[in-house]
Amino acid sequence: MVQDLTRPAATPITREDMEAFWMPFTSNRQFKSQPRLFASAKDMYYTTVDGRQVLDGTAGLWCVNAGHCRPKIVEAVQQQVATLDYAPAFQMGHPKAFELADRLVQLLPDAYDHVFFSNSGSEAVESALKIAIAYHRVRGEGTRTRLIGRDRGYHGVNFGGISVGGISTVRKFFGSLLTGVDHLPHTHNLEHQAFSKGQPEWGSHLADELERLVALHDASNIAAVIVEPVAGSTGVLIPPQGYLQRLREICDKTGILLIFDEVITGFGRLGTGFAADYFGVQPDLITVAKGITNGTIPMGAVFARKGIYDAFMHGPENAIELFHGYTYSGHPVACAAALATLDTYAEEGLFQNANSLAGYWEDAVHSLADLPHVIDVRNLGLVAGIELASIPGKPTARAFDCFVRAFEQGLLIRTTGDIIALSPPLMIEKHHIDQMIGLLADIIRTAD
Ligand code: PXG
Ligand code: PLP
Repeated sequence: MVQDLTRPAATPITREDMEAFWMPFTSNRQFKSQPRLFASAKDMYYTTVDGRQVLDGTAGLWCVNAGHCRPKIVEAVQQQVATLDYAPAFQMGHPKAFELADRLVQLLPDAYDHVFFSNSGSEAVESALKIAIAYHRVRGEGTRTRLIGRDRGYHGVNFGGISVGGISTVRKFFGSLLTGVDHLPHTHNLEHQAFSKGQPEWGSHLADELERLVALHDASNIAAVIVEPVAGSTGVLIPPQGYLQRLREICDKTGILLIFDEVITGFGRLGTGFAADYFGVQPDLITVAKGITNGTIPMGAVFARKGIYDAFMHGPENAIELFHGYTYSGHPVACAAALATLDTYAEEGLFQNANSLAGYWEDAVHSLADLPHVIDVRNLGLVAGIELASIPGKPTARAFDCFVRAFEQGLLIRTTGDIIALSPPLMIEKHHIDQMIGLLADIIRTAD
């Protein structure tokens, strides 16, 4: 008999209980021999199956921006699932999907007027890449098919996303991927940028690589360039001053669509609704997920700049304009969760809270700069990256050890390579920041 994993465990969970689940992006054998299991969560804290409180330094996986089990969201989901569990997404609808799209358009900068729904960030990325290519085709520029991503970019796990993404450990397993893809260089350089507070001064010239690719292929062959305005999952890479503006200028000049992947930066992470607001740069398409529903129910979306949707609205009225969509695009329960999430963000002023705490957060994380092994600290909004020197011959081991010990001592952090990433819920208060950075300082100080 398999034991109930949700009960506080009187006896340890056995390896056998956990075997069947092939865990995503996880060292399965390490985890199953030393499991880390949560049973519940409230506001800024998780509770483990053995009853310990763990401060959430990562908003789950960058998604629980409003904090855990917030009453309005819980209630909205409960009501929706008992009222309309599902409505077909193709040629049918339900009011909340339209209401949500409208609310999102209100929240966005003026330039955006349509929303396409998916169920994850990965699917939002696939949708955006397809919309970009199709947009050029419906306007008679069908030769624009090439896509440009960036080294150290993460755009989810589907084939389009890993093709434009720039993570070699991901790419090496999956064959030839999409053809017709190039990559810009990433912008991270410790020699020029270490311990920058906010945006580094050095590196905007790296955007000019886009000019080189245009010169090589000709703009008439290029559909879109996709970047994360702040790269999150490959270690918190902050864009150099002027870099995103430069990409926008080159795209304007060449008719290439600019896509910002805001799966992490969307919904308040930088203290504004979106990175597009924060940097004052308006891409043509924006992908989001995670914080759109506070992580409660899976959902993603693509926001389209004015004119993109309209370009498709030709031909007979009864013709389908875009041959793309998911069974669960605009799922009623996800829409209910998203509407309640937007209410919670607004009622509690959570984006403003992130903005007003960003300075305190910056000082707190930079106080770790002099600890042993720390080779960089970087920050923007309520995000921080703390880069540790690797143990020679054992990359990732030092940060992973910090991750395990942090969990044991009551703090959830995220690590990638030897970089610690922090991205707490936006409901955070100063005393949580003090607790988080205090615990982390002890953990780094005593690291191998
Ligand atoms: N784009 C970006 C920029 C992301 O950060 C995705 C797309 C994919 O979203 P989905 O919902 O399909 O996972 C992401 C996801 C981490 C971490 O620890 C980051 C992500 C996912 C899981 C872990 O940094 N980002
Ligand atoms: N595979 C099969 C056999 C299907 O019938 C469908 C949808 O009808 C899909 C995949 C796609 O599923 P989803 O729309 O949930 O992405």
